[in-house]
Amino acid sequence: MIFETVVVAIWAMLPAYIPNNVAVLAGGGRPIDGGRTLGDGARLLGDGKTWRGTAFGTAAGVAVALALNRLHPFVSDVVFADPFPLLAALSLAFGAMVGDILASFLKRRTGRQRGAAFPGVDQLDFVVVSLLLTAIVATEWFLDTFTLPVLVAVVVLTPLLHVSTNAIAYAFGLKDEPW
Ligand code: CTP
Ligand code: K
Ligand code: MG
Repeated sequence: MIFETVVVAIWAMLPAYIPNNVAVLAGGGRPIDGGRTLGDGARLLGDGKTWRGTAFGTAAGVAVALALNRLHPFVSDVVFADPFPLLAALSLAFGAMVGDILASFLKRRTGRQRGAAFPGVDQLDFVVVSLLLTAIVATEWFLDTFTLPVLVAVVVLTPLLHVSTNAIAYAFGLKDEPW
């Protein structure tokens, strides 16, 4: 029971977990805010949110969802989730990027420099927005997939996965900070 719940949680969230990691690898170039600052003197978003990172991150998340759909017939005995509708693939991936971007907006408004940690927000920003967006655009799939136990598993597991993948990316010199 717990095993099935955890499997569905990780499977269904993979298209949302991948984008931020791919953005780290693909990021660079023009920042989304074009360098603009707000009245508080801080950047709108900062140099850490780029068009390229966002585009590649979103595309990678969608590609992962499509790949998982291909795999689905072979693992449907273990993974009790319906295949990703295209809209859900898009909303999970793009929602994850938007959540991370909103978090940077909040960081800049609260005086945090680029790269500063924002405990709690860093670990769950992308989860909240990807799930909200998916609930709106792919409601039926969302309700079938994200039962209450699966949602609990997502909220418990995501910070653990986030902290460990970022620590690994930092150890390999791919990321400037371990969060
Ligand atoms: N990145 C990107 N575009 C995004 C998200 C991330 O290009 N939409 C890239 C940037 O190179 C960024 C790196 O991934 O520096 C790490 O992402 P993150 O930790 O989210 O950004 P930070 O640089 O720490 O900036 P912030 O303080 O705004 O989170
Ligand atoms: K972040
Ligand atoms: Mg960071």
